[in-house]
Amino acid sequence: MANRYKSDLTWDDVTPEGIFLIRRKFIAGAAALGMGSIAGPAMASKYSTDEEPNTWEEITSYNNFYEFGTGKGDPKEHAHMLTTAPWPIEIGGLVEKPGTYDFTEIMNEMTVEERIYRFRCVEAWSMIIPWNGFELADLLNFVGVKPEAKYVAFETLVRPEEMIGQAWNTVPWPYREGLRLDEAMHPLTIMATGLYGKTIPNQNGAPMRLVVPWKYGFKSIKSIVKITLTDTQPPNSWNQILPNEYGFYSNVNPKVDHPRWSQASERRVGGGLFAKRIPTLMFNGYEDEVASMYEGMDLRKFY
Ligand SMILES: Nc1nc2c(c(=O)[nH]1)N[C@H]1C(S)=C(S)[C@@H](COP(=O)(O)O)O[C@H]1N2
Ligand SMILES: [Mo]
Repeated sequence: MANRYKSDLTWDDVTPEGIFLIRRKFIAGAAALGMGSIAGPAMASKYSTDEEPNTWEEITSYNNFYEFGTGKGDPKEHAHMLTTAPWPIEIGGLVEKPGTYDFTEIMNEMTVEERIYRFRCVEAWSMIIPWNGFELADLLNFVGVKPEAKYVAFETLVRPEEMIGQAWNTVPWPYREGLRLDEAMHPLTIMATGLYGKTIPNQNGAPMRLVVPWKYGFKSIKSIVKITLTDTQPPNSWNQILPNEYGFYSNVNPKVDHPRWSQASERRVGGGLFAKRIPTLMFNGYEDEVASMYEGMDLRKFY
């Protein structure tokens, strides 16, 4: 794949987990020596957390992807049936250059970097995930956003022959999501195309899925085939299914409980059966970066 990284080194030089571990040790060493910047993929993004990431195994075997079934193990078991090349993505609505772009074409234009993000599902489990991806803003700027645009709508593939969970009406297919334009343009918002420096596995949303780390996981729509710039708030699947339980904004907020469970704390996947729950952070710990976008909104309210 023609990924361009922000350096000449590529992940292919070493096994991904290998370079990842080397990088972490190197950063620790550099910090101890008081060194400032580190070049290449060894450099942690300023947006990355330094928390210990979950393992590849955890991230790729405990998933929500209803297109492949509702069980946490279903996506890993069934997602191999999905063919991801070619992967045309229709980009339209209020954009200067509407059209159908293949995923490989988009990748030739984008700069991929690593982002280690906290990921918090509305079901109150969480992980630390080392994504590779590009900023959604770069893609939106590439197609040119018209001044009237206020929102971005996303849709996942519908292909029941390869997505066996689509035989059931658990979701009115396609799975849909949306963001306000400022949220979509925020530098924390990425299109993830990799994990641990490897191509993203199908069960995690290949070839390209959204990651919005300050929102509940269901906003981070997988295997995207359609992006539409609009001037009205687009529908989102979980809000359509259970409007009293899931909103449009769905920002992580420990003070607003789900009607059926508390959102004050979370279970970190991989922590073991008897691990203590950890407190959930406002905006999942990204408050400094994103809170200003919600000035004037009553954050104790369900949105
Ligand atoms: N198309 C699609 N995208 C989806 C989902 C889904 O069922 N279908 N589940 C969402 C939910 S609820 C979560 S928590 C995350 C899970 O991402 P992960 O399996 O990569 O951890 O994907 C989100 N994106
Ligand atoms: Mo979720």
